Amino acid sequence: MTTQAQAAICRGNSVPFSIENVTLDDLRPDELRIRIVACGVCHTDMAVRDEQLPVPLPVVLGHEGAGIVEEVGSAVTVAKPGDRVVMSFNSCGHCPSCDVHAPTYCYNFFPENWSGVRPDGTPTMFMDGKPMNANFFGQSSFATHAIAHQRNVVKVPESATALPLERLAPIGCGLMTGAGAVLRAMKVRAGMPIAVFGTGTVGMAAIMAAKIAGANPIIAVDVNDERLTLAKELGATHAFNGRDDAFGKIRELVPQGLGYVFDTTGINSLIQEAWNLLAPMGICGIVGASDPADNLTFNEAAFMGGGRRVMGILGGDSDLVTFLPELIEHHLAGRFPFEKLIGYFDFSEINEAIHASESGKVVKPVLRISAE
Ligand code: CXF
Ligand code: ZN
Repeated sequence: MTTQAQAAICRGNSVPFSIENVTLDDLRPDELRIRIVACGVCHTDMAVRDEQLPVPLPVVLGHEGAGIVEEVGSAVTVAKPGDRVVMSFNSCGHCPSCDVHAPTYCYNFFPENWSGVRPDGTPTMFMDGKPMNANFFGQSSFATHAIAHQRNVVKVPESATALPLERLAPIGCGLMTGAGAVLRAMKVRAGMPIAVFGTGTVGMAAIMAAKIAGANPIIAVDVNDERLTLAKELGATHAFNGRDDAFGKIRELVPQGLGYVFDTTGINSLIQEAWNLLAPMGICGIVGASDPADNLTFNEAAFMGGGRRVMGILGGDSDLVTFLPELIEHHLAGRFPFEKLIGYFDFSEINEAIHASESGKVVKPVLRISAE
């Protein structure tokens, strides 16, 4: 049976998002229909709106959804009706990356997440009887209801029953990206120095994770002093303004060099300069969105001679089934206090929430879509 819902339609950057009536398709055996309680807003949603990513418009965005399962297809094993779930990106489950539990590098990432339809080309959503692009990151959660796939749904553990879903919604994107980069990809070692460039959601999550890993010092770099103050609350031992000789200050603080450079800015010149701060065996982890035309240049002798590494990292190398519950446990124990990043908005204030993110006023806006 199809389902009536309301969804925020994105028609590009010259038109505000508008909430309109849509219809969701019947479920396939491996899909779930979820009543959305809350959904985080991420810069990737805006990148699609601005046509910087190859997602067809108009489209229903939103990829940090959390909600309650209403119905499941016959083959679904991950959750049942009534369960509380969080959602993240989708993956195919049968490519060389999925085979080794590295789904962020799924060979079928585009058709699974960005094509606007299911990988088999069928729409999950209709408007006025015509297909509407949706299935964004296997969900499209800027809506009252979403169809998700069982590979991108994670049941909230019983230990987190007391945590509201509106708190957990953003865990499946920027938070896992920053934390996973530190804990899973770079495997930051206790006692080693790290510098994190950019203190948005990803950078802040990396700082909290660096504290969990026991890194020292943990240096935050940004041009926004308010963000730097928050970074210190979350675990940074030092915070330097990028407009105020941050590189010189890092050199002075850590003359032997950094064990880890973590870049969330995607700024080419910054990454190259930061790379020069690496100690032998240092790792430069890169997650920032960059200009597609940019190339990086490094000194080859220093690269090889010091065993230095440059690591592109997507989604924090996250394996959702294991890593999201792990992050929730860190949160419950007070080690991953990401609630300090969140600002809440009603669903009807979606355009205000986006503005708050873009102006830098709120690190992580979360839309409240229905009561839990
Ligand atoms: C994604 C990219 C793919 C893995 C999860 C995170 N970024 C979304 O904004
Ligand atoms: Zn995102």
